[in-house]
Amino acid sequence: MLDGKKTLFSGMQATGNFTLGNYMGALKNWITLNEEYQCFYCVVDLHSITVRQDPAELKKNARALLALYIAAGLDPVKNCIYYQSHVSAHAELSWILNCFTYMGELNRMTQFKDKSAKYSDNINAGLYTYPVLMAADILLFQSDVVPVGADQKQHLEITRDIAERFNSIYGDVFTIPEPYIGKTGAKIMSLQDPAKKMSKSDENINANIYLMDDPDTIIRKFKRAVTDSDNQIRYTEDKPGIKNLIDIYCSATNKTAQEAVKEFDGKGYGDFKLAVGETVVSILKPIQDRVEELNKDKGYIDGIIKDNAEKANYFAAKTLRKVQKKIGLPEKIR
Ligand code: ATP
Ligand code: LTN
Repeated sequence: MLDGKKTLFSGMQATGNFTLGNYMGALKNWITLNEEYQCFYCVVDLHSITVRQDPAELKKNARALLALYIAAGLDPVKNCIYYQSHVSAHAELSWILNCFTYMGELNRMTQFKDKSAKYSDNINAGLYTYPVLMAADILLFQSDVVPVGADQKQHLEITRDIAERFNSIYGDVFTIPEPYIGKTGAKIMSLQDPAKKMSKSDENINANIYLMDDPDTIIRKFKRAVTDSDNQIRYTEDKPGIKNLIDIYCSATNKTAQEAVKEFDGKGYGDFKLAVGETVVSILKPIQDRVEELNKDKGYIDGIIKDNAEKANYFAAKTLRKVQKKIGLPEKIR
């Protein structure tokens, strides 16, 4: 509890081109939460380096993500939007929590298994302990809720396990966080292979809708989306391509799957794909315009980066000090 409100924390990696999956599974759900919670939204640049990054690209992507948070509707005065690397307590708490995490737990993480298969020439220790840094992010702010896409549920579970283990040894130090997974859009699938999640690191650009794609590109990608050939719009597991398009449509319009199916009753895939494409264009266009405006205002973004890092540091330092004291690290002499 901070300032009388429950606390919420989430973050995204500053890697690559942000996709419709990132927006619908995460960002979109964040916008109104500051009414109920004290919100922290982090650009997790330290997590990004678990995969090799070009330094100039990383810097550019991190800033682009921060601007995207604001463009998507997060008010940077009401929400604390900051870079993870500007708050050193993340890395410090992560080290401590490493000593309370078992290798057996980390071995079970599906994201680690997927990423180590994908980046087999760089299976570094950071990739392995990635969930511990994520636990540190969340626990530093005594977060009550963590809004994420369905793929992050396992990381939330390990965070809770680490926190409970720590608390059982040292008393009530950490708040045990709950995941918050949106009703629609929690798992947007690839447009080229609906068995796989849409992922910004997918090499096939037609598999993804990027948030900065222009309208023609968006429409074209939806037209090419892989579906079955029976031309019937039904929401069922055995039609994963169509089901995914219905999920996207529902997330964009806040309609239910039944409403969407009814709306397109008697229509073919061509009409449906076009309608989904046009709806997505209409939600992304205002965000893209705002990103362009923000990119022109360097001073404004710099101000947010500075002020919010200070605010985040203040709260993070409190938890870190408490943890250091509990485990017996000597206090600093001032
Ligand atoms: P990468 O493919 O590089 O691992 P990613 O696209 O999965 O990246 P992240 O930065 O790991 O993106 O995730 C940011 C947020 O977006 C997380 O909350 C995650 O759950 C959500 N997210 C990512 N992809 C999807 C998706 N396809 N559907 C719904 N939510 C998603
Ligand atoms: N692993 C997350 C990004 C992330 C995160 C967090 C999300 C890092 N730290 C803390 C929520 C809370 C992902 O989206 N891939």
